Amino acid sequence: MATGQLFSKTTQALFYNYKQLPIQRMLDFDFLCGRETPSVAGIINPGAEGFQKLFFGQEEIAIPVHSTIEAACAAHPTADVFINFASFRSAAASSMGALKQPTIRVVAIIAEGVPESDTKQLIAYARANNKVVIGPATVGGIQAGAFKIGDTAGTIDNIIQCKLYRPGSVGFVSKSGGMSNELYNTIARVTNGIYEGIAIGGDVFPGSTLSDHVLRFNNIPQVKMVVVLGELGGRDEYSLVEALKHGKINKPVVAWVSGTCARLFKSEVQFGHAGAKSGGEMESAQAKNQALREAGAAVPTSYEAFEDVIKETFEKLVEEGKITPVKEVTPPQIPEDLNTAIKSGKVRAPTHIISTISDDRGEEPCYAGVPMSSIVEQGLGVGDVISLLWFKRSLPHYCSRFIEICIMLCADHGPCVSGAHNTIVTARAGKDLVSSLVSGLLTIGPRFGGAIDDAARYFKDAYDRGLAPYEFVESMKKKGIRVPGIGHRIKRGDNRDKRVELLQRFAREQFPSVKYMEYAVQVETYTLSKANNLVMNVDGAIGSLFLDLLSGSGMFTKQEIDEIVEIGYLNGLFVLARSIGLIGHTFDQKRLKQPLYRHPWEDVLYTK
Ligand code: Q5B
Repeated sequence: MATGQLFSKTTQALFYNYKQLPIQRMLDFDFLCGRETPSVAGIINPGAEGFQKLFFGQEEIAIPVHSTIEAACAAHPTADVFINFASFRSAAASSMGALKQPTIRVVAIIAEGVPESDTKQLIAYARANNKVVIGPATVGGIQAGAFKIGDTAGTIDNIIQCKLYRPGSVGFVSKSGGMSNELYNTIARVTNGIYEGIAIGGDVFPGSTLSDHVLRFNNIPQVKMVVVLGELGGRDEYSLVEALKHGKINKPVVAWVSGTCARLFKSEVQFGHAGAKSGGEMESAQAKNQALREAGAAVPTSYEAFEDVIKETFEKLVEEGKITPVKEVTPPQIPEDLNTAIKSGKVRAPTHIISTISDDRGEEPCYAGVPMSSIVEQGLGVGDVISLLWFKRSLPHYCSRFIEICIMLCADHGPCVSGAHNTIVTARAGKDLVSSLVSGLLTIGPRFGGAIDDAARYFKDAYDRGLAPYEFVESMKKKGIRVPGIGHRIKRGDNRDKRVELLQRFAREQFPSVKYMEYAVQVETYTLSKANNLVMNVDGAIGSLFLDLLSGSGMFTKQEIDEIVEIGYLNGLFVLARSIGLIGHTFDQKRLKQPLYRHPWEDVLYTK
């Protein structure tokens, strides 16, 4: 393993697999330490490319995303740490991929459960190529005030409390990531803090060992003492014992091997880590503590006394003048995320959208407060859903049934009408469903299908003002406005629109009042007396009948009816209904593999 410093204040990493939180925690740590460059140079997200927006202090930055390790290393040749957040299934392959890159020097593998045979290959490759592996099954490591791997040291509050934003004099290495948080705290309480802390991970075969890191700390001048937290199981601690015995470590080492309680169990016990199981006597915490003690490490009699021994060792170094006081700095405040601040009630922020018809935040979506399951359980239909989402209330059954009949009757009217024609031409031009649908929908307007709202407006105004039908029609003529809802290209007085008849029959049987419809019929009688094509069309029938629905159902105030007519809800019925037909025409053309449409010359009058 390489000796000396692993990281510095300019170290940059490549982060494998996009994990927003640990990356943001690294960047927050950078800001706390006053780093000038973010410690994450790039993200590798297999199959994806682009940028991810994250915060560096108050500023938003865009971190490049690469689809391969090779591309990331080529783009960021100075990033020499590879932080691998791959799952245990792919961690070994991606770690080997990273180790093979000439620019990568340190690989941290977070995943638990990496097959031991794979880890052994990684270790062998790293040793042969003078590279460092931290993990698997690790939280990572930290160089105080300089660089942090992923989630190491937990929250920003903990990092501040443990003074990890500036370097101290203690080199710390442990197996456990969780316990390293505990020890960062202890060490901050009784010494001037951590210089570097590494969690090697709890696997039986860690990529780098306790002694690897202690020997490295021994070569770092800023590290004045070393704290080691081992655990029962395995023999890793004995290589540290050997190093101590052979005088390879000349800095004070305070050590504790946890798991002394294993003897209280009658049979072999396995603690949280794969490697932490009580095996033979040599692997017991007691034996390892004794061996470390005999080799010269300061070993307390219990974990509770660990803090005191660390304190004594540190104070002795201070007395001997080997540690000079650390210059205290006040770290900058990390801006709190808006969501966190809102949750804690510290700030309030104006919303940008207001919505009153649906809510998907709970267990199930609600339409106007009615949960989806209740809609299904009650056997409600699309008319009821329209009632809830458009009118924000449950309407009586005859109303929702009327809405459904409108939808069914207007769903299609053959391939020759404006909308279907446009959709067919678009589909035949090779366009997709949405384009074909939309090109048809765009024809809906005052002449084609979109006269329902105007029909309702004019009929309501004329009826409410008490205009006789002939007065209404003649006044419209004077203004040069065609009566909306009257007239059809193919329907005539002697060939009435069946849809109009069906709607009127339903309303006469079901509606409490059909006064607006009867008024529209009188208008039609008058217009038919002028010309045979001036029949009531489907728009006129729906427009007048919806006025009856609104006013006769007792579910709407006068003000609400005026608003519905004024805003213009009713063309929505035609738009919704005809979408069904237009989608059908799109599929039809595609199914029939129809070629590009070209209008025949013969059908065009070319004139000057
Ligand atoms: N004249 C619909 O016109 C149409 C008059 C009128 C007074 C009128 C026309 C119109 C109002 C808008 C309306 C919805 C353009 C129609 C629909 C859905 C559809 C479609 C489908 C489906 C038809 C001949 C003479 C002229 C005009 C006069 C015509 N309409 N006068 N009030 N409303 N209606 N749209 O046949 O003296 O000769 O100059 O604008 O309600 O879109 O199936 O096809 O489901 O897809 O082209 O049903 O009525 O008649 O323009 O040649 O006019 O009648 O002023 O008089 P036409 P034009 P004059 S339903």
